Amino acid sequence: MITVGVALSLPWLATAVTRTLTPPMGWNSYNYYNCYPNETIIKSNAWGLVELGLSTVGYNIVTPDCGWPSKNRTADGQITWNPELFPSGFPALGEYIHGLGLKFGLYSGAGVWECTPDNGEWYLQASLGHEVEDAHTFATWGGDALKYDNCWANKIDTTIRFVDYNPSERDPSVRFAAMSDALSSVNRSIIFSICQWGVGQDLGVWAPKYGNTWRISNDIQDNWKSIWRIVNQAVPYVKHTGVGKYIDMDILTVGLGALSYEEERFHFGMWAISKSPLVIGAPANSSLTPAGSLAILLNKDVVALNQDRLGEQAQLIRRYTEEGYDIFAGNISGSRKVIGVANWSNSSKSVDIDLQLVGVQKSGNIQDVWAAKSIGPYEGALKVDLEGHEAKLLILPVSAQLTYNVEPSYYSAVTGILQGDVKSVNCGDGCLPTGSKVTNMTIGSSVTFGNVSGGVLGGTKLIGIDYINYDVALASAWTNGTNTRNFTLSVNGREPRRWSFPISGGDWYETGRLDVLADGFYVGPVNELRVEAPGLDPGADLVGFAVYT
Ligand SMILES: *[C@@H]1O[C@H](CO)[C@@H](O)[C@H](O)[C@H]1NC(C)=O
Ligand SMILES: *[C@@H]1O[C@H](CO)[C@@H](O)[C@H](O)[C@H]1NC(C)=O
Ligand SMILES: *[C@@H]1O[C@H](CO)[C@@H](O)[C@H](O)[C@H]1NC(C)=O
Ligand SMILES: *[C@@H]1O[C@H](CO)[C@@H](O)[C@H](O)[C@H]1NC(C)=O
Ligand SMILES: *[C@@H]1O[C@H](CO)[C@@H](O)[C@H](O)[C@H]1NC(C)=O
Ligand SMILES: *[C@@H]1O[C@H](CO)[C@@H](O)[C@H](O)[C@H]1NC(C)=O
Ligand SMILES: CC(=O)N[C@H]1CO[C@H](CO)[C@@H](O)[C@@H]1O
Repeated sequence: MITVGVALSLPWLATAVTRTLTPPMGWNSYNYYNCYPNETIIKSNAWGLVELGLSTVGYNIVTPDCGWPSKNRTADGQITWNPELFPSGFPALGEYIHGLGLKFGLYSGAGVWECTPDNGEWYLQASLGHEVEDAHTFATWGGDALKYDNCWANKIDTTIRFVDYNPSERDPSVRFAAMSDALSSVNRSIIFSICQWGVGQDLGVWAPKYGNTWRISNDIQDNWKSIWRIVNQAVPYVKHTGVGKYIDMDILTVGLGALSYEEERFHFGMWAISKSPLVIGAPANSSLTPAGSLAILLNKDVVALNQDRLGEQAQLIRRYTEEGYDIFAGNISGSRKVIGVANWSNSSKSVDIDLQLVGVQKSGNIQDVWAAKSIGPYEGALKVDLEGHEAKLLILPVSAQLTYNVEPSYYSAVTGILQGDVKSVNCGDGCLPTGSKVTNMTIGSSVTFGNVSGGVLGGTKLIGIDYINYDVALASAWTNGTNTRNFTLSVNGREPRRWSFPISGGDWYETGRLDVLADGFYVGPVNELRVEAPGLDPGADLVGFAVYT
């Protein structure tokens, strides 16, 4: 991890807060110890990072999460630790961590109290309204990083709530900017991690200006469906991330016991290529965390993908909803691309990937990263065998890049024939390219387009579907939130095929695009395309679609 101070003069920086050029890495107490860290726990895990070789791979920020402070500030108003849990105090803890060659991460929040359980009595200090003095305190304790949470965001009144997704108190960007400014003005480099859970407007626009990383989702849980929920929520941020500004997909669950090793590799690999911080949540202790999980965390080739200097978040290139797999791709240094082939389904399958889909005409020896072997050079199509819940990571040295210069034919959603409850509405700049969309695609609704072009060849076409799905799973994330909406597409009366659309962006009116392949086109402008609610939840809103002929 390379840390830079204030010198970077990139236009998107609003404050001079410290940046890491590549995603931060470390260990955090929350996923295993919840809000019950203490001195013994933090020291033994810091020691474990070194002992197990994890620090050598790059995991170097040690953070006691919620639960560390005293209920009350000191007489002169300073935030302070709970002396029963941390008898030696935080400055001494910082010295211990620094003595191991590691960095000391702190935790607070842009609210009145910390995110500690809402049991009516356990209210611990956070930093809203105390940003300047707390930033100073954290610096004098030797803090190197700050994770800044979002609980109890309203001022103390009758409406204050533990988790308030829409606090009336102050715009989150203002609350987080206040701490970013305060950290920029102290005489110490402190990496700022925004933890605002991905709610509200335009997170991807304001967060990179103030923080090094920003959480995009509700908490991860130790289960498989959390991986699907969070990966879907990560998709639209591609346009907002880059060197020094990364999405935070939350602390890893690798080693916590719920996922199989195959699923742990999937989870770790997707976090790595999405350029999320890699923060271990399992104990850095080989009696508590299985050797198989530690080996996953220690995989240097996967960590290298995360720490690649281009800082490019891999993007969703194609989704095959009915078959249950996705193709992700991103550029990495050295004229290479990383491809993630993610099998969401729990059965093994063999898929053919047309490398032209990821802009590759020709590649040198392809590396299968988890298998640590070369699978030879390829041109054209690549056959990939996947186990259930496997995400294969492939590195391609690109020897010939493909450029599309096909002008698509574009169809605005509101020009279709609407049937059922579906309605057309204007939605302005946020749903360009058309400024309008069709919404309320409940069961029995459909939109039909006639005279769609099939070009001179017909057959299979690439269709870029512009949609809106701001169905962020927050409260529902704990039960069955998926962060997707569906609809089906059928060509010339053929069997409809279902597509699941990830979250589209930072607010209701930010368009997303999903590229899909559809078969059954005739030659010329004679095709009928029909979009229908799949009969599950309401479908995504349709803005329009491009057909590449
Ligand atoms: C690792 O965990 C075991 C089992 O809980 C414990 O006995 C041991 O003290 C821990 N090691 C360290 C270094 O804390
Ligand atoms: C500590 O703060 C609580 C409110 O959080 C208050 O009720 C209590 O009186 C304070 N205790 C001291 C010693 O100031
Ligand atoms: C920290 O928690 C562990 C596990 O609950 C306990 O064994 C230890 O005594 C505690 N240490 C302190 C300083 O509270
Ligand atoms: C800033 O910190 C450095 C060492 O960390 C110290 O030498 C310097 O005097 C400090 N500057 C101010 C203005 O406090
Ligand atoms: C890689 O870089 C090229 C050229 O800048 C760009 O067109 C492409 O979208 C990038 N991403 C992927 C996944 O190829
Ligand atoms: C996936 O399949 C394996 C092997 O059949 C099974 O043990 C596991 O429970 C399945 N996982 C899920 C989430 O269904
Ligand atoms: C076809 C298939 O198995 N689809 C599954 C893909 O993965 C998601 C998330 O795990 C499931 O919800 C689908 O059923």
